[in-house]
Amino acid sequence: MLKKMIAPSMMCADFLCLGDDLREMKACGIEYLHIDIMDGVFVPNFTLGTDYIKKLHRATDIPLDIHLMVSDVDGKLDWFEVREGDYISVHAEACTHLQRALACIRAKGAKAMVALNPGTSLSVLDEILPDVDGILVMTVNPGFAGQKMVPQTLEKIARLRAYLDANGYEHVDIEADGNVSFENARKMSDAGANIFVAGTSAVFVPDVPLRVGIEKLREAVK
Ligand code: S6P
Ligand code: MG
Repeated sequence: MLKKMIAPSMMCADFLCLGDDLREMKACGIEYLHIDIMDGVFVPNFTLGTDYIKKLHRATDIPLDIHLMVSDVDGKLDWFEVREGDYISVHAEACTHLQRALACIRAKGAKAMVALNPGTSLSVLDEILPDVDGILVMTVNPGFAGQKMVPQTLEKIARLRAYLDANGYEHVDIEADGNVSFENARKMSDAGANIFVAGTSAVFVPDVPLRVGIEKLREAVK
């Protein structure tokens, strides 16, 4: 069984406490930092950018999980600094040349992930499974933190896990992103997800120490 991993969503972090939070996440054994990059075109919002990634690379050795919600992403991959062990995900809906984008990510030394919106069929994966290390299943429509899970995405995760396992891709990670509350995380984990994006639903909660949320989330998905 794949290791269960937690990826705190850095767009939900309090930037004024970033240094302390990074040290706490390292002490808690956090596996990835989830970095949402939004371009105001593919999704109706702006968030983090290329310089933030550079700064995080210098501030911590926790691998980054860079989620590009960016249109026409194929020609923009070189804008992003990557370190070996980082994940980069591109949306199938935003790539004209999906296979080439995934190969390009691997050629840069990162791990390649495809992200799928709730309304996108798993069938878009049929031709690119040899090119991916992970699949990011959006459990909300991308663009904002603090939304409610789209319920049918749970069954989608289960169908994806079964499909990967039946076709020799047992090693491919499934990441769940959106409204990963403790309750939803348990269901996502039972369905077969093994990377959990932790935002306002679990670990970035006012007046609750980060460590408390992380430990509770680990318990929920184990
Ligand atoms: C949403 C983005 C996500 C959010 C995360 C927030 O477009 O891709 O990574 O940061 O979903 O978590 P929560 O718990 O507020 O839904
Ligand atoms: Mg995300």
